Amino acid sequence: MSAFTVINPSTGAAIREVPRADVGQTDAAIARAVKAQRHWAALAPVARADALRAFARAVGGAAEELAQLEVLNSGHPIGAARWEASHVAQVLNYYSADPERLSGRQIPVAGGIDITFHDPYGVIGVIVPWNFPMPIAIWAVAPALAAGNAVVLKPAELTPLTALRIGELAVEAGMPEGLLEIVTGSGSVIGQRFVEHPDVRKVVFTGSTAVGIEVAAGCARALKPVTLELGGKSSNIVFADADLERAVAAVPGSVFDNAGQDCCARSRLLVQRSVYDRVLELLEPAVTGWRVGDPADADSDMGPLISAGHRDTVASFLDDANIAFRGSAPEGDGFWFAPTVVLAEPSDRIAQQEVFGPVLAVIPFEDEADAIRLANDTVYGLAGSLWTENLGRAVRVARGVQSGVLSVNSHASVRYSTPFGGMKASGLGRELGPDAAEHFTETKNVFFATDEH
Ligand code: TAP
Repeated sequence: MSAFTVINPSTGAAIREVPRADVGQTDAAIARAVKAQRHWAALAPVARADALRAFARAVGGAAEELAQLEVLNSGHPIGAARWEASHVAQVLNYYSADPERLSGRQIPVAGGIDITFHDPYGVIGVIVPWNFPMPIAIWAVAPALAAGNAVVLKPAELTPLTALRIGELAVEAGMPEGLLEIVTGSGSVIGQRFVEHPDVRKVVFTGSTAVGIEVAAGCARALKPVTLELGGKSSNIVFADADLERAVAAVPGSVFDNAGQDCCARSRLLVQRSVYDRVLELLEPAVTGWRVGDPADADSDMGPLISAGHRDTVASFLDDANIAFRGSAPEGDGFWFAPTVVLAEPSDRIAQQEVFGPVLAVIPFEDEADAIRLANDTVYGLAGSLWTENLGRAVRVARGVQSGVLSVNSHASVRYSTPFGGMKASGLGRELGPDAAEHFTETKNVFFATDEH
C-alpha cells in the first residue's frame, strides 16, 4: 500500500506516514463492513447498547491521548482538543440508548395489525473534513452504529490520526472487527468509491459545498440517500438594545475558535448603526488580546491554520480588504495567521464567501428588517447568533433568519442532544439530537392479517 505524510501545522514538520488506500482496498473494507453488519444487526439490542457503552468508556479512558494527537495533527489548542475527545465519548453514550429505544409504530388498520420497523441501511459511508476530525466523525458514526449499521469512514487526508486511533479503540473495546472501518487516503478515490459502491447504502458528507454537490449528484445516480454538512457564512447580529459588553466579549470566540476553521464561525458581525462605533471600540482589545500560539500551551486561545495552502487562501481574502485592526500571531515555521477584523460592504467578497480562517467582516445595519435581510443575503444558512434584550425581537429575528442553528444571546452551535445542520447551500438533512439514529434507518411497514377467512 502506498502512503502519505501527515504534517504538524504548528511546525510544518512531518509526523508520520499513513497508508493511502486504493479502490481495491476500499472495496475490501466495505466487504468487511458488510459481513460485520449482519452479525451486529442480529445481536440483542442490549448487547449493542453495551458494546457502544464499552466503546464510549474506551474513548473516555484514552481522551488525553486523543487530545494530544489532535494538538499534534490539527493544531487545536489543548483545551479544545480535550473537549473534542470527551465529546466523542459523550456522543457514543448518548446514542447507546437507541438500540433499546428505536421503536416503530403500531398503526390502526382494518383486518389486522400494522407495524413499522426501523431497519438499518447496512453500510454507511462517512466522509469527514479536516477542521473537526473527531466530533464530525462521531456525529455520524455513533447514531449509525446504534441503528444497527456498519460504518466505513474516510478522514481528511490532512488529519487522519485521531480517526485511526478511534477505530482501534472500537476494536479494543470489543466492538466487532470490521464494524467501523477507517479508510485513509484521497477523497477523490475513497470518498468517490463510497458514493459509487452498491453496498454503501447511505453517505454522510461534511466538507465544502463544491465537493458536496458532486457527492450528492453521485448519490442521486446510485439512488442512495445523502446527508450534507457544508459551508457557512453565519452572522452575529448585535442590536443597539443588547448587553453590548456581553455580546462583544463573545465575538472573538464565535469567529476565531479553531482559527476560524469552523463551518459555524460567525464570520459576519452585523451591528446596528447607532452602536457601531461603540462595538468596534469594545472589540479591538478583545481581538488584540486573543492569544495565538503553541496549541500545547493551555493559555493559547488559537493555534495555526491547517496547511500552508490554506493559509494562502485565507490571506488572499485580505488583498482588497479594508482592515480595521488585527491581533498577533507567532512568526516562523507553522501556518500562523493573526486574527483580523475588516470593515465590509454586504456585497464584498469577504462578506459573501466562506474564508474558513480568523477573519471577521463587520457590517452596519439600520433596523430589524435590515438585519434579517443582510443575515439572509448569502447562499449559506448554517448558524448564527443574535443579541438583544427585547424578547419579541429575539423571537421575530430567530424566526426570520434562514439558518439551521441559531442562538440568542449566546454563540453556542452544537449540543449533541439537539439537531444540527444547514439550510440553503449549507446542507441537506440534520445530524445529532434525539432523532439521529432514525435517520440511519429505512422504514419497513408490515401488515399482519388477523381476519379469519
Ligand atoms: P473538502 O475539500 O470538501 O473535503 C471534505 C472531505 O471530502 C475530505 O475527506 C476530502 O478528502 C473528501 N473529498 C474530496 N474530494 C472528494 C470527492 N470527489 N468525493 C468524495 N469525497 C471527497 O472540504 P475541506 O476543505 O476538508 O473542509 C472545509 C469545508 O468543510 C468548509 O467549507 C466547511 O464549511 C465545511 N464544513 C462543514 C461542516 C458542517 S457540519 N456543515 C463542518 C465542518 C466543515 P481529502 O482529505 O482527501 O481531500
